[in-house]
Amino acid sequence: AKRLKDTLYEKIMDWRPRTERLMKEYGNVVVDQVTIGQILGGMRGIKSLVSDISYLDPQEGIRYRGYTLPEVFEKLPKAKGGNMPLVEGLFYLLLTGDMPTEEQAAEVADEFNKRRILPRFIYELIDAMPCCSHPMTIFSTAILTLHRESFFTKKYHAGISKLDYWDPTYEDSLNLLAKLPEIATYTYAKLYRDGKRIQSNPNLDFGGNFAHMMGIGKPYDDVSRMHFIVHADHEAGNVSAHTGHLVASSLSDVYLSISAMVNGLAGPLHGLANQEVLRWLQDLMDKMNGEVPTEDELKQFVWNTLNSGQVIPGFGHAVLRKTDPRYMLQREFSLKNMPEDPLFKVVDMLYNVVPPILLEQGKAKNPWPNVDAQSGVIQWHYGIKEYDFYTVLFGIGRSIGICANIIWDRALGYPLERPKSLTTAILEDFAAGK
Ligand code: NMX
Ligand code: MLT
Repeated sequence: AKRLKDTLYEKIMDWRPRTERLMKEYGNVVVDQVTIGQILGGMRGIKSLVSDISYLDPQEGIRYRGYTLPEVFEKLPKAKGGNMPLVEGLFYLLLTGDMPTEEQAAEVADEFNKRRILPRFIYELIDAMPCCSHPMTIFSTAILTLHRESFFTKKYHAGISKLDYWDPTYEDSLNLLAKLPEIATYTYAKLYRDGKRIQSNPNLDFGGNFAHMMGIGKPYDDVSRMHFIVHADHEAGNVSAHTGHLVASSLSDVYLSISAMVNGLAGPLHGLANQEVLRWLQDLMDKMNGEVPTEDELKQFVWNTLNSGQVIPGFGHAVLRKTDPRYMLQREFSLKNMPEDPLFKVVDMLYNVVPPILLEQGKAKNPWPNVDAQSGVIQWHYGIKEYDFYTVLFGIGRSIGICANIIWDRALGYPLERPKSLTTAILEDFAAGK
């Protein structure tokens, strides 16, 4: 069978003329207009990026390479002894656009296995981080420090052709992705288990091995696979994807770019919202002395949060205008596997209680829950109660999508990203029609 890298090379050669033709023959075709509201409003909705890895429809939610999430979960090859698909297969799909066979997913697993050993200095670095460092800081620092291993940077300095940049970027991506579970689980052991770590098992798949290193039994292997798959990509404009792309556009390698994207993910309006949901729920449970609140008590708690000028974590979205399908997938899992969990019961009540309140308040354009409203409560149920760690899990998943994006950025020769900025006075002149 053809190797993944050869398949990718063929795809790249087929794709390049499409991008070149658009640029050369249709470079002046107008796609969008930009308003002052958009410039001052976080560039919301401006069509100005391209990614073929995933596309987000406001009503339908994310599609990976044209497949909806339910289709992805149905069609990807499943892990042996589990019900969820292999993360390795997802990487194959995102990279090539082809739904992999079991053999093709196994090739990725093999590649990850060969590359998973962490250099000693990463363990030493994690050991040396000051106490109470946030796990996202450690995660990002470890990834950043691996920069000295970059194959792309070595090749660049050796004078490699632009047309070949994708190749060492592919190598760096596989090398990095293979190491993320070890970085994350070592960080967890260091912060929360007095350094007691469990060695990785090369016979297990990406998700299975992660669960094994976390020391959590079934079905946490499936939880991990599901988690990494639903978090992998959300088109190109979200903070993490955009940051990864932006940093990579200056030809910073994958390590520099993924570390930067992790820092964007660590903000409470983005990935850190999954930690915030648990923090907020714990505050509620403390107030209720551990009892499940009534609907009226819950409504009051939501209003109190809003009235004190805070957002309801896990609700709202910059693009989606419906309940996030990633939320629904995790909800279905919870209904099947942990329906009696008291915290899940509260999350489920919030699903009914929060949207009408946000609508009544009249500010949020999307009152529905997003991915972060459900992910933490599942982790909590399976014993990961240190919610500061949750965004690291998001970061592992998201790295898979961003690496695929960066490999293609290099393959298609996307240039340095450099939009133009204006001053307030210039905007005022536009406003006055000058
Ligand atoms: N709770 C309270 N207010 C909200 C919420 C919410 N969940 N969502 C939006 N609003 C407010 C928002 O703060 C803004 O207020 P103001 O005019 O005072 O600045 C107003 O509604 C309009 O915001 P939108 O245009 O609806 O949302 P925007 O695109 O600016 O932001 C989020 C999107 C996701 C940042 C926002 O919905 C939010 O803060 N949600 C809570 C945090 C969260 O769950 N983030 C995770 C998103 C998913 N992810 O993983 O990244
Ligand atoms: C994401 O997964 O990146 C979030 O839902 C945020 C976004 O898409 O804007």
